[in-house]
Amino acid sequence: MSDKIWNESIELGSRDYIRSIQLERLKATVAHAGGVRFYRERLDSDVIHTPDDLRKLPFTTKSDLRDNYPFGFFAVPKERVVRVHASSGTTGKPTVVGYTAADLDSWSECVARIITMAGVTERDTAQISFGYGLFTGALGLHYGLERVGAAVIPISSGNTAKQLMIMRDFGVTTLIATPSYAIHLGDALAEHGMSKDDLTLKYGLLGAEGHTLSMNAEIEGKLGVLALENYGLSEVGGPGVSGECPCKRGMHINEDNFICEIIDPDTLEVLPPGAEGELVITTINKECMPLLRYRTRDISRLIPERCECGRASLRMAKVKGRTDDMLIIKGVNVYPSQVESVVIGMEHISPYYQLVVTKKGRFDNLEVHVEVDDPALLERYSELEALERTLREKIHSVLGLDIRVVLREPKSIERTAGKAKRVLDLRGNGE
Ligand code: DLL
Repeated sequence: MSDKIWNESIELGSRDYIRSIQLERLKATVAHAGGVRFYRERLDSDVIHTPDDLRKLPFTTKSDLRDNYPFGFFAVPKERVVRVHASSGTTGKPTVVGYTAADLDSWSECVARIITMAGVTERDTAQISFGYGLFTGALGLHYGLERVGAAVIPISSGNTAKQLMIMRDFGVTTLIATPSYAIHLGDALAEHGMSKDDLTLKYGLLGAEGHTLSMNAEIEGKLGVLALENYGLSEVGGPGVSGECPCKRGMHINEDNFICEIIDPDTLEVLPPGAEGELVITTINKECMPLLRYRTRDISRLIPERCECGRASLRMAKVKGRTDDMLIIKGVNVYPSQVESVVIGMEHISPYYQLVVTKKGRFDNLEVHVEVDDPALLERYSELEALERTLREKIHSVLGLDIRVVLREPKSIERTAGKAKRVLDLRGNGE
């Protein structure tokens, strides 16, 4: 059993206890959601009598939020709103989320649980390398860490040289970043005349995008940390929906704040525990913006078995990908995470990759671009060919598809301090 628990009555509470809290809060949420026109038009406020009545509620989608931009989903008067964030969406209008003072309090509690679960305490110093701003990642982790009592360094994203200098000079023990930026920081150590032994890092709390087990091992090796993952999305508040404990067997869901379901994204049918599908989240502890059955578009699975750490909470498996990121190549569903599981950790290959999609006639064509770790290799044709063949075979064994692999020179794939762009979609341009 883990000795680091932030809220014992909830985190160690029995299933019956958690279910009773969920039912009570769900009833209150549905009544409260009546303050939002979208729900008023679709809801009978006396619909919830048993937990299964959740299925009678309407779904909410990102386009519903966009249609009610900016504040149409707020259920409280403007004077009670103390914070506004917005999604990192790159196209169209952002989706907006608001918080009352009580929402900020429950948000920081959820994040504090995840941080504590990882092992971080008031003795730690945390560097937040997420971008501060409308993005929920930085301020979400910031408030949770302060609540735990850790010293927070709000460095924000970018400027790798400065990140590494501060990490070393300030005795940072905890890195808060996306997995792709964490790996970049690890690779940049040598360039800045440092090694992981110059640092005092112990924990990497990674989120805002997925990463595979092989990427996790790379990050742990390069930075000398215990790297644990956490999950969330701005629409339901930001980070703090779920996080991994050191057992690394799925992310514990803060179930007194969120009810998670898995549905078939095509039929919208609720799937049984353990089945893979689209994660749907209902917030049950939000004042400003309660969301009923929000379709996240993230593909995951719920894990009902009890975790070895002692927590009774339901867990969610690593996100396999987003329904929007799923490519259909020759009739086969392809997620970037499947390619990542092959590419990362391979000898002579750096942990940077991109799926490049083009159009060939009527069909979508996929290429996997990866970087070699040594530019000299690009001159050694027979080795290069052998490497390309091995990668191609490995990808074939995972996807069942013969995909062209392009080996590129070091540092030719774009690095980002935020979320990595794993799919380069050139289909609009034709060929
Ligand atoms: O990324 C919230 C967050 C910030 C979570 C920091 C954790 C840490 P958005 O910018 O709205 O919010 O993006 C949400 O990011 O629907 C997932 O597709 C993806 N995502 C977030 N965490 C993970 C994760 C924040 N651990 C979208 N694994 C979500 C996979 C993740 N995908």
